[in-house]
Amino acid sequence: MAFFYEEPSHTFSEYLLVPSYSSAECIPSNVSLRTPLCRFRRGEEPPVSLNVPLTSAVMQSVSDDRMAVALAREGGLSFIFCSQPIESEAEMVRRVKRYKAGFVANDSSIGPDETLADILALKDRTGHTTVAVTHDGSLTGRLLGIVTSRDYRVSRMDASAPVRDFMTPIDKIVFARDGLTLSEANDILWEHKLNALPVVDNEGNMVAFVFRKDYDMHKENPLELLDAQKRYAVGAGINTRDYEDRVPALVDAGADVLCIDSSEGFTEWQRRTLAWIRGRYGDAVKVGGGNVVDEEGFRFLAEAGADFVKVGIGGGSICITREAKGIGRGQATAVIEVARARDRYFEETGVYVPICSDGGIVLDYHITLALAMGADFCMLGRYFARFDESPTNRVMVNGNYVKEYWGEGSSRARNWQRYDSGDSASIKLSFEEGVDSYVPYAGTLRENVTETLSKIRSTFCNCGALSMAEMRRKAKLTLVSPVTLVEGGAHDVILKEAVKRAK
Ligand code: RVP
Repeated sequence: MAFFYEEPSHTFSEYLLVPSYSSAECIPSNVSLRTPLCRFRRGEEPPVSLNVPLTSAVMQSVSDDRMAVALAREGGLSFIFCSQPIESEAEMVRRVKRYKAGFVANDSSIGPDETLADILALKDRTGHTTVAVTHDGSLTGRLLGIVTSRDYRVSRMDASAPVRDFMTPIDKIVFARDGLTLSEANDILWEHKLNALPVVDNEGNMVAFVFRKDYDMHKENPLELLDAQKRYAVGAGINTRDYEDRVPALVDAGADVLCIDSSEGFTEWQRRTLAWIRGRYGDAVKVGGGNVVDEEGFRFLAEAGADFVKVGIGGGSICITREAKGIGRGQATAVIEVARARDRYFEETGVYVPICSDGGIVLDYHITLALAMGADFCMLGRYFARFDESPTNRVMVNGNYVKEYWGEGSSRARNWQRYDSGDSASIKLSFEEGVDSYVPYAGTLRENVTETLSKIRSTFCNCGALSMAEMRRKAKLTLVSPVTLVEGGAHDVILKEAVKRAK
């Protein structure tokens, strides 16, 4: 006889938090959302933590190097998608590691024998008013001077005038040697009243510019997530097929944490992948597993050596696994059960294995609920896909800007390794588990994450909690009836927005 769960499974929208006493210290600026990312022993510090409990999904339409930089700057972590050749995934990791906030790689150079007309054409093309003049006109050539709009008067000069005649030559400009910090560069900009500072290597070759206008934006963020060498932290996805090649390439590239990207993680394939990594690297390489939705799945991965365990099957916004295969579980119920399993495992073994609630976050408060229910952090796809920093196109649909967003199980992504059933004949699956879609465009990551985090901190205060652990201890959660849900939105009023739209 099959096993039947006594209770139906629930999702986030069916729960609310009931406030507790808030003391005078309970103000949002006192709330810390720092949380462990990887396993640790009782009494020890977690080896890797997040400063905010957000990670971006291992998906082509979400997590590339640009997203990774933007999210690490806010204190979270991206997992670069693995449905791409090993070398291009490793190159994305390297790009994150090479990235230096505020140092803009030179992207418009010109040669000394080119003309004013060429400068004007370049300005039209790039929008840049500051151009590096290099000996061969290349982006990384030897710096001979710079041209800004103050160096020429279009109405008084011949368009064929050579650049060398009106550029400001190298002996009259202030430049810096590569290796200085952003704050040192900023001091030079202020001391010499410059708008742009060229940075060159030891041979005098052009490397980057630092612009005065950018400094404020790139000033260090107190929450940014950095590695020991002060580079942005980045995660990367792997699969259960090519790990013997992919893992070494990603480790060499500098990935801080790996994650086995799979729709269902309670499998021999994940156990073998984890065993191979432990055999080769011991604990030096951090790797999460998943996804699971119950205690048995959690224990399996914790015992197999996963550094964290991802929770969630079928709840992703682009996911049709439940429709296609009939497997899955309400996300809230899955998180609650796995969080209890994690706590029991910790009591028994003294080893804490963090869990990640993956998929199904629709409203910001769903993140807070997931954390209150016991998730150490969340993974989000749709949420991040809406931002400027996601890798997909922004297009206009019915008068509104939207961004493309597709599932890893869609035929667009062709990530069949994610749905690996171990059968080499089925590596090209014949049915899809994800869709190709649009999501409303929402602007920059920074603006949105700032607002989301302030809502989360504010709710923590309503519950009398100043840390993740305190939130979990103090949270009081209630299931709500469908009627109560209606009461939760604006109701029984005529929204002015709706009237305006109808006109
Ligand atoms: P969401 O945030 O609701 O958009 O969900 C993102 C999650 O959905 C991913 O982290 C992943 O677990 C899952 N996913 C990705 N692709 C697919 C699919 O094609 N079915 N599902």
